[in-house]
Amino acid sequence: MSSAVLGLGANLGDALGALQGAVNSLARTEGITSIRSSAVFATEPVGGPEQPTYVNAVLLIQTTLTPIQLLELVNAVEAEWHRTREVRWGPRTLDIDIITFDSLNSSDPQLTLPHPRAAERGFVLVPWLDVDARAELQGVSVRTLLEGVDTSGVRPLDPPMTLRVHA
Ligand code: A4P
Ligand code: MG
Repeated sequence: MSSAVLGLGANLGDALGALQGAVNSLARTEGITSIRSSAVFATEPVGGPEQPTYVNAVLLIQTTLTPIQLLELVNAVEAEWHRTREVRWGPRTLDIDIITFDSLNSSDPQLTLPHPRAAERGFVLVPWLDVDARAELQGVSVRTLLEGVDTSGVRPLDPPMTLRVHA
């Protein structure tokens, strides 16, 4: 059994519905045995063209899948939401990134682990700390990483909302 951290993001169409739908799809997958979700955060876009505000959340999962199987799964879930790839860092109906997979390190462009930009992104680190107060990335606590990150564009939804995980 492995532990993985997934980052979910969406900023087009029914963005909250896409995040909840992603959790529902993952929960139906046999190789995923447990899911915990952070609260959902509204976040200002980082990089890319001018685009709508995102919603972001982080999931902690337990899985019997291999890293590549998990990547194929998250790509399939993105495809369910008609994700298209036109502009790098452009708006998207659903993006699912693998932030960490156990403590694996990989520089493979198909699956880079940990996710190369996670350590500098408030829209990943703030939800991650929310779901796991003891989270660590390569031996550094997420709380410490956040001291060096601008989190002014990241705020909880009002009223607060957490994605539902059906057992
Ligand atoms: N890939 C490599 N490593 C991984 C990994 N750890 N997890 C490959 C997932 N995929 C990984 O991804 C391109 C390729 O990366 C995939 O084929 C996969 O094999 P993609 O999802 O098609 O492209 P992308 O998401 O546009 O690119 P990228 O580089 O992952 O973008 P980022 O860095 O994730 O940025 N602002 C806010 N507020 N909230 C956001 O969620 N997201 C982005 C995307 C930019 N700005 C944002 C947000
Ligand atoms: Mg991505």
